[in-house]
Amino acid sequence: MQNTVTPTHCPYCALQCGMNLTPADGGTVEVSERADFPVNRGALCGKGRTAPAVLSSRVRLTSPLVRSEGGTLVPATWDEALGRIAEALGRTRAAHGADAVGVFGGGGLTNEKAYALGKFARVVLGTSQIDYNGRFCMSSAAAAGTKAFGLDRGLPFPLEDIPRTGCVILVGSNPAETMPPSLRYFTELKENGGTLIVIDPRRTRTAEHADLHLAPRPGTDLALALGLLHLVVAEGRTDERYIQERTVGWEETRAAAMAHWPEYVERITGVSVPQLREAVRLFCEPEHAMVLTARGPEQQSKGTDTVGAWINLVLATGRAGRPLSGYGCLTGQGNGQGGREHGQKADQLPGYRKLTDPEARRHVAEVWGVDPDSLPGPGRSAYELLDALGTDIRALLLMGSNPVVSAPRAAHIEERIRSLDFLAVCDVVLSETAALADVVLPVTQWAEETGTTTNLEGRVLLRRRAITPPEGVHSDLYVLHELAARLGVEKGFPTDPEEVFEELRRASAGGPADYSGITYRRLAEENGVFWPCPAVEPADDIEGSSPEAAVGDDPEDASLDTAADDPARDVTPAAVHPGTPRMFLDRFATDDGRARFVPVSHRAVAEEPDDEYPVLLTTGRVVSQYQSGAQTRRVDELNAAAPGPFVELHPRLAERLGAAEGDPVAVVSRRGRAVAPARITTAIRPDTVFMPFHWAGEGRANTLTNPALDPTSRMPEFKACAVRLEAVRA
Ligand SMILES: Nc1nc2c(c(=O)[nH]1)N[C@H]1C(S)=C(S)[C@@H](COP(=O)(O)OP(=O)(O)OC[C@H]3O[C@@H](n4cnc5c(=O)[nH]c(N)nc54)[C@H](O)[C@@H]3O)O[C@H]1N2
Ligand SMILES: Nc1nc2c(c(=O)[nH]1)N[C@H]1C(S)=C(S)[C@@H](COP(=O)(O)OP(=O)(O)OC[C@H]3O[C@@H](n4cnc5c(=O)[nH]c(N)nc54)[C@H](O)[C@@H]3O)O[C@H]1N2
Ligand code: SF4
Ligand SMILES: [Mo]
Repeated sequence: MQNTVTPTHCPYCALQCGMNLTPADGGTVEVSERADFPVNRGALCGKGRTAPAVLSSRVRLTSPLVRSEGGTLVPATWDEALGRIAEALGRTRAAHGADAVGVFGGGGLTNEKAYALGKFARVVLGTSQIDYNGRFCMSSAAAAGTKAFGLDRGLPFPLEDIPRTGCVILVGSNPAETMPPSLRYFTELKENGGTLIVIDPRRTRTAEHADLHLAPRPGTDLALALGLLHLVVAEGRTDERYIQERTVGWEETRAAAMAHWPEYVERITGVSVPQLREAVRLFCEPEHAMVLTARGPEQQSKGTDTVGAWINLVLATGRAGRPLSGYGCLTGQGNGQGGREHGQKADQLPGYRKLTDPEARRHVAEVWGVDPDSLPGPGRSAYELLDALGTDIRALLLMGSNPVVSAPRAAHIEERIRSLDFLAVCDVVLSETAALADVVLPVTQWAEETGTTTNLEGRVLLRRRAITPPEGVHSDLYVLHELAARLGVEKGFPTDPEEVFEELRRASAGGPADYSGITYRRLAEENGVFWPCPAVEPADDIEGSSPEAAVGDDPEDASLDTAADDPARDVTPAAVHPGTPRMFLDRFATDDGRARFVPVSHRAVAEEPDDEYPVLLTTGRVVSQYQSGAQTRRVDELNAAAPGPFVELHPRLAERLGAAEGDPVAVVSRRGRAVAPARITTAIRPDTVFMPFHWAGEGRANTLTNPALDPTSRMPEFKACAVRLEAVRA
């Protein structure tokens, strides 16, 4: 393997940029351009470029740690650490029942890990109490997409369609900072004569590229979408034929929109009527148009309805399920898409199946070799699970998240985590959450292990191992294998990722997110495959396929075989499903093939400003830090570019406060108080302040955020809570 170039993908965000890795000194790798991967065509952001720094033993964990009698974390052998975890989980289950053991996963985990973690919870622990950080990410869009289209895949079309459409509305999305190489698609759109509308309370780097920037008050996107739909109807811009042929439920939705007069919407959102009219004109005039949402409208206590309102606009204008048009959600984490499909979500089984569906339970139980009745039912959502720690849930196994920094109302959640009887964390670094654990297991990372991720386009990708992991470190799959064995389940948790993927294929077969036609070999050859990609029918059913294509002895297994070394077991090209880059072109995934309008009405944010807390806080990201910062805060170059938290505020607010640029400002909400330097800019609304959430300690934004949950998606309201500002005397 030494000195060979390994084509692979970035460890961080959902763009999953292609990169080449070459082994380098000190157990790390060198990153170089990989031009053959179409999504980023060689371009990388600073995070991807510097990712090898986290491989260094200077910053990462290389030995298991266990809590000593004296209360500190001390190095231990794997055998001791695993033994302690198995003993604690087993003891908790025996004393308090299976649901007293919780599992928390992450959207950064590969498909194989997410699948194995969900199976581990249901089969080994028998607990219903599993959820993951993706709940905090795109769950509202997923819920709305499923309601409207019968199936949710973040983008139902590849990014390459964006430059060829006529108009894109980007709602609460800042790709210039959150997915820099993707900005090219939007600038090409403009070069091709298309227009870009950005909706964000801040004039972001992305908004600077927009033909029209609308800056609504945080938490009012639902009203904004209704106002636009009102104008679409009033101006006769609906596509009546499309509505007739491809949708149901229009009348009720139309009536709801008609109640939202533009002047009323202007009062709620702060976006003027002429701006609303201009947006409608730009969106409706071209033949093709798209609406893309990200966390801005989704991370609200009405995120599902908000996304639903934007989908209604897309449907009323005849844009969904048509070439170069449609609605899409830009997912966030490296495996934000795949991580939501294979069973680490509270209500879910692999293949995007529902845990409450008897047929799904039967199918998956058969693959797992267990009795369907032994599978627990749905558990709690992420915030509710974290909130129950130390009460109903006594022990937690955590893999791929750092909730001490990233969960809403974080001081309370930190206190809940501290009150657990037992916490085990698998991580590559000693995150703020890992530092509270009773046992920490050091796991391998991206360049050291193979696995698949599914990027924001629904493209399943192969991330390849490029170097040997350091001694003392094992994979998450190894952890689950060993824990299962210690808890009495000897089989069913292989450590080889391809073996796990082969089982995932079978478990997902026939489900909404069907991966059964995807193999590691195909992924290696094809630069990714878009799901759904069902396995082909037994070959003799397929016209033109040769008899040799009927693989193996068991026709059930035939198409699932990847035995890559045996050419006789090849599937002929005619028998290979090409995957599905573009969805819904013929029909939506509902029973009757039609999309559903969902009637929605405006409602206020859960916590409106008042005399005591007169300002709205919204939160988000900066380009040089990633999420809770657990990884990127360990990279010098990134810290130099983004050294710490800040409070972005308008000069008018700063003046009232008497704060100058860089002065410490206290932001106080009903949940707590955070302090960070002022960053004064006219790019933000005067009634709103913004904080990035990448840091722990005094500047932790999530000390302030409101865990008010969306009733459907159970998404917390990260994007709007009431605060007051206080000057801090130095
Ligand atoms: N550099 C970097 N890149 C990342 C990440 C990271 O942490 N750092 N994380 C990855 C992940 S997991 C995700 S989910 C994505 C997130 O990607 P984005 O959704 O692009 O990121 P955010 O900064 O959370 O939010 C986007 C914008 O929403 C705006 N906003 C705030 N409140 C509202 C509102 O009420 N309405 C509207 N319309 N807009 C609002 C914010 O001002 C912000 O500019 O990024 C991914 N990429
Ligand atoms: N205020 C506010 N809060 C937010 C958001 C916001 O916009 N505003 N956004 C929310 C969103 S969209 C998200 S996605 C969450 C993300 O927040 P977190 O869930 O905290 O995400 P990360 O910081 O990526 O944490 C991942 C952890 O897992 C580790 N890790 C990475 N890869 C692996 C692996 O393969 N295996 C194991 N075992 N560990 C691994 C990392 O080192 C890190 O400690 O934050 C949410 N919180
Ligand atoms: S945009 Fe995302 S995937 Fe691409 S290099 Fe940056 S962090 Fe990695
Ligand atoms: Mo996310």
